[in-house]
Amino acid sequence: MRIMIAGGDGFCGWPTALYFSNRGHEVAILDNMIRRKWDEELGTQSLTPIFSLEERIGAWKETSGKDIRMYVGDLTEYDFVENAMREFQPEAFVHYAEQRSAPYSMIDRQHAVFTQVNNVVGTLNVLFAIKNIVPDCHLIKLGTMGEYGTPNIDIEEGYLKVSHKGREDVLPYPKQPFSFYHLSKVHDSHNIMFTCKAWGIRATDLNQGVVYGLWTDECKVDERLYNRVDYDGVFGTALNRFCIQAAVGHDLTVYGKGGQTRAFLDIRDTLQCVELAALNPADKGEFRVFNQFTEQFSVLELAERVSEVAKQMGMEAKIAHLQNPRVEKEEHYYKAIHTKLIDLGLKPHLLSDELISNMIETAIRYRDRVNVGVIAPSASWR
Ligand code: NAD
Ligand code: USQ
Repeated sequence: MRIMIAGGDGFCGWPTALYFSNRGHEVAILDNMIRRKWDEELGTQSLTPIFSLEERIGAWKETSGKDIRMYVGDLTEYDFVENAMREFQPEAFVHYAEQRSAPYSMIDRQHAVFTQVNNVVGTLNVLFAIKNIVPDCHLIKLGTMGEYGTPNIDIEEGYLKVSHKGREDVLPYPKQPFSFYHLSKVHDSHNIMFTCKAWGIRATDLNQGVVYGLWTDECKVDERLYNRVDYDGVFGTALNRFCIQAAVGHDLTVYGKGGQTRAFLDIRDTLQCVELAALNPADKGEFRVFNQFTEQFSVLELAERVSEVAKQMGMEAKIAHLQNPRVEKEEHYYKAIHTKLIDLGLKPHLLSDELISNMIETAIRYRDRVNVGVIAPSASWR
């Protein structure tokens, strides 16, 4: 299959490109490298050293014998998107290429506007280019579990059966997102759903939970293939941050009470899920929604788990309850349904102490690259 991976220089995108390439698919990466510029803006860098995209692709050719094509440009520039689609003729378009940090979107007005323009305009351009150039191409779009928020009822997969005044309908599940970033994903979902109806686009919206880990089989082969992993207060995410904090002797930064419960998955399962979506495409005109995660945890549970593993490794990792920079419920009901990917064959890698200790070991190896000054949360919701 010809698969174009937008955002293929990023944390999920790079290992996805290698995974598909390794399985014999024809792969192209589209990226504008803006993620690397955000690191400069924030005074941080990936915990692991990462090579330029050209060097990464060259190393992949050297070690696997396989080619990956590269399209360097911005999804918000329509002519670039159309030309890339015309040249590569993708059968599947995996869309990771967005500003994905909730705190970044909450820094100030400029960052909120940038996030929504980047994400919503980029996705609109992808939709128009599919319609105009490759109308049969399957759009596999990374959404987020955070589109749903934390309602006091079970979260269904995209749609909810509603009875109202004696009538029934199946409607999009209500959205109560956590940030301007999460809102951008809701806006994307609406635009995609509309174009499936209006133009017959085939699309799968993968509402992904928080991704942890960093190593995949392909990324380990050579240091030029290493994946990025973030630990700073803006782009770093809960479990990965806690492991890296334990390694550098920083208190584990639980925001508020820590009862915030979220959906999580191992990065190896991100690749599996995207592959399952690609191999089982949506029908023409279908807007399919899958909840992409394997387990749910509260933030405090994860911090306790990391603290315990660190203790077994002879380290002390204290849990600090910081004042919560976000506006969110710290104690709430949370039960999200996630059967559709399992029905397609997903075999989850559940969270293990071994993965946590591997993450801590990786962080110890690259401890010198950690700028402790950027660990504290810096963006406030208020
Ligand atoms: P990332 O920031 O590491 O990678 C995103 C990539 O997209 C970067 O390489 C960046 O340069 C590129 N990009 C951004 N805007 C672009 C544009 N306008 N044109 C071209 N390229 C652009 O992010 P990630 O962690 O790999 O996340 C990938 C996707 O998965 C995002 O859409 C994110 O919302 C979603 N997601 C991520 C997580 C997670 O925990 N990391 C969880 C749920 C959903
Ligand atoms: N949190 C802490 N301490 C920390 C970091 C986070 O307590 O040091 C808490 C947050 O307050 C929040 C929860 O952990 O309640 C998750 O925060 P996060 O930063 O790990 O993840 P989030 O902001 O939700 O965003 C990440 C990705 C985003 C993706 C989302 C999936 O950056 O791209 O969409 O996870 S989900 O959470 O399902 O919406």
